[in-house]
Amino acid sequence: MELQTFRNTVAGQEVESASGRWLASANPFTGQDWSRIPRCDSEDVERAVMAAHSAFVSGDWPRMTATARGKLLRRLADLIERDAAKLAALEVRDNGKLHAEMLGQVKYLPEYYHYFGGLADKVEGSVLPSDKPDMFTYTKHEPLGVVVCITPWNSPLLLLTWKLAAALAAGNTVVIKPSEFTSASTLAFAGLFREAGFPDGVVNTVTGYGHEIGDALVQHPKVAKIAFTGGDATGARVYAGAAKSLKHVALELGGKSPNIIFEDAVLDDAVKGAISGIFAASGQTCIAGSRLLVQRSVYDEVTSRVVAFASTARMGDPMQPDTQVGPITTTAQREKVLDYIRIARDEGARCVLGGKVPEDPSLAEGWFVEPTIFADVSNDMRIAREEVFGPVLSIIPFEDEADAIRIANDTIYGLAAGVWTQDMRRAITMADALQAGTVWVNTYRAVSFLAPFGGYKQSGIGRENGQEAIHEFMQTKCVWLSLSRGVPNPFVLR
Ligand code: TXE
Repeated sequence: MELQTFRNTVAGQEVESASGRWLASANPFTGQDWSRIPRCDSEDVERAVMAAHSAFVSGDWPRMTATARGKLLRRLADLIERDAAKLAALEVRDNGKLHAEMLGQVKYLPEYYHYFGGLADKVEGSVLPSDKPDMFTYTKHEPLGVVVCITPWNSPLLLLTWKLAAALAAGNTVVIKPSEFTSASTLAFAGLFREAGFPDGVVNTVTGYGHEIGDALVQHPKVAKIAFTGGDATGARVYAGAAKSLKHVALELGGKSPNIIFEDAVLDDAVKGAISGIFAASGQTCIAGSRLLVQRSVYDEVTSRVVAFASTARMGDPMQPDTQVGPITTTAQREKVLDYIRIARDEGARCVLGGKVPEDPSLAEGWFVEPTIFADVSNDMRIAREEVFGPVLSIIPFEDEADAIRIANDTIYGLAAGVWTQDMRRAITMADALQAGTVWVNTYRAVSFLAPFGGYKQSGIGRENGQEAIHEFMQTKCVWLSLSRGVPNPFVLR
């Protein structure tokens, strides 16, 4: 089969890698390569960063008003809406996630560009009160410069948008480095910026292996900020690399999120919440509710209901509307998931569903793992402490609120948490006590352009979405004007 070719966008032009090398990308459902992307090296990084740098310091972009930037973002939103079906299909082919999920995500993207487009000209400085009567002092908020957005394979355009919409609204220019496994949708998307009317060089892309070009990007002297979503080991490496030149860093890393069911919950809803927390997207989401904490009095009932529900989940072709569980995105990730299943068994967790590759011959070419549930998990087992990033649920019993809080917070992570209860006092007490950037009550896996998202503890640094996100891509300048003639004693601080 001839591979579909995707190229990078640099300074408004479609470009191949300087070396002329390519990288094939596979379809996780068929196991076959279907496309190729440029395999870049440090020369390509230099070209992309310098294009972004020139666009930041000269040309139309730095002269454009925030209102004009906002209009461009809104025009981009319309183009995404037009191309949503095409972009979503590219994502499914690359990452194997359900078409229904990817189409929903891509159709939702315009909201982010409308929101941040609207916000662009509402970032106000202030005139400060002064304790020095002969001074007039004001603040203004300015962009940082070149922002590098590094994105993972699970939701390529959504997680990019969480960075890009705010970064552009703030007036920065950008270099995007998508995951080597799922670059196609990002490269197709980058082609829309010219059509929307963005000046060349404002948005650039560079593709290839993280270990080949990551350090060059992260340590480039002309880069002001790295906005990263990915695994914790890579996140720590990015943080250390950026520290060498004290760059701004935002990290959105993994989680081991507790989804907590109390005995007074509406159990039908809670069971569905448990399923959506871990088996949607085959568990490949940073907010996966991979630890299901269930109050002892309803533990057996909830466990058997979750198992019964999950056992009916249909695995299959992610493009088909009746498929509920798709393949794992990469073979390496599937091996990692299967390793954790072995580890859980060795640690004494009781496998009550799945635990292997499906036997159905129609799934044999795809990288599937059965929805898997372990019961009687204790929170000190590795299966409860480390991020699996796959369809593997650990069910952990607890006694009361205090016990639930202790277990939920006993983790290095703090990205999200779910609470299922009908008691409002309990809901608010739990929301206060849980160390997580997002707490859902009687729901799970809800996100919005309006709602700040990010991690406590080792789940990350910084917030995406909501009004505060634009400030993550800006710096404050304070301007002092003297209203008096004459300079007092020049040897004394004023
Ligand atoms: O992610 P990486 P991987 C977790 C999940 C998974 C694990 C590893 O547990 O099993 O991470 O996945 C780029 N400098 N998550 O290896 O390496 C890379 O090219 C700069 C959680 O695929 O973190 C890609 O673009 N960049 C997560 C991006 O980093 C580098 C989503 C993420 O890849 C680099 C995905 C380097 N040295 C995986 N090395 C979430 N939080 O949602 C790689 N990259």
